Amino acid sequence: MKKQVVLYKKLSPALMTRLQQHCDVTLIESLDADGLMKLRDALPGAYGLLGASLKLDAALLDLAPQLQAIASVSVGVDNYDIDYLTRRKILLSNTPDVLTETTADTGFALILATARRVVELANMVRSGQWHRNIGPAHFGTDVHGKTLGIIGMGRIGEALAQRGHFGFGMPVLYHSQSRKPAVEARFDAQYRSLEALLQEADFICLTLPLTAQTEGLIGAEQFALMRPESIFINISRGKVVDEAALIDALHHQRIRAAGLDVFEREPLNHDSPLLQLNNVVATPHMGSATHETREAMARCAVENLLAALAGEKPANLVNPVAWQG
Ligand code: 8YV
Repeated sequence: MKKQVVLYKKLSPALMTRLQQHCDVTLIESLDADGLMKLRDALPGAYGLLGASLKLDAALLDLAPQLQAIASVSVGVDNYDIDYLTRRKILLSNTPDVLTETTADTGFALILATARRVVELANMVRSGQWHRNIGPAHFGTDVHGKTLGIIGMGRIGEALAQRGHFGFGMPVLYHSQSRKPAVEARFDAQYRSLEALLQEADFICLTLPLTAQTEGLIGAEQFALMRPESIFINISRGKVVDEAALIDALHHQRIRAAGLDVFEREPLNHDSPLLQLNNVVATPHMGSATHETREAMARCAVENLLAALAGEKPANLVNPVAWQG
């Protein structure tokens, strides 16, 4: 008998076929109120879940007594109560490697767009305001040769360092829980305390996961250490930053600008003060959002789920303690 699987993220036809060869699949088309009701109704029969961008807390998963595996189409796992899942021996998998390069590309897109004021100046052209050669009032700031500071040296941080070092001749500073000798050797990267990195770097990039330890890591005290010409980039999670402190720092020009792909609450409200500031480039959590990478992530998630439901160890198991193989 095929096991029941509930999807709350649509798959391509090829991946849907792959999954349906082995499972009975219920697709929740959207995560609006109606979709969430359908999800709740489907949970009692579910052996597997696949999706992303939805907090699956204990209250919801208590409705799924047969659940064996959750395959997240994401590298971040802050939407899951890992202790709860482990206690229930529910295998949680994610999709780490396939999105690394694309997400690092997004990080550099924000570095360049923010430093060179691309969005602001492109909008000026589009709105018919380009009447003469631009002058100092519209100049941006260079990226090449500037100091790149990376907070969180995991796969994405390393890919960002690669781009900065080899692509733009940037000295690389990093802060992480542990020293990374291979990164230091490969990119001539130098370890710094968080405080020292904030004081020294021209570009300060967050590439670390949201955990109980990192939530609110960058607040008023940290923004006060940054230099007025520094640029803040966040491609990790919005809640790593005290957003009110960020707005205050930008508003009082304690930092030059910010490139943000993630926010405390998503989607970002249209009336957010961040959107009133010309020195903010805000993008809609598009870090991994290319056709190629999202298909690769979904493929990875499907294979993780099929492995788990077949009693095999998924390739990208987040909570190996839950594995009873
Ligand atoms: C998207 C991400 O949230 O992978 C993550 O953790 O933040 C992004 O890739 C995810 O891909 C949603 O499908």
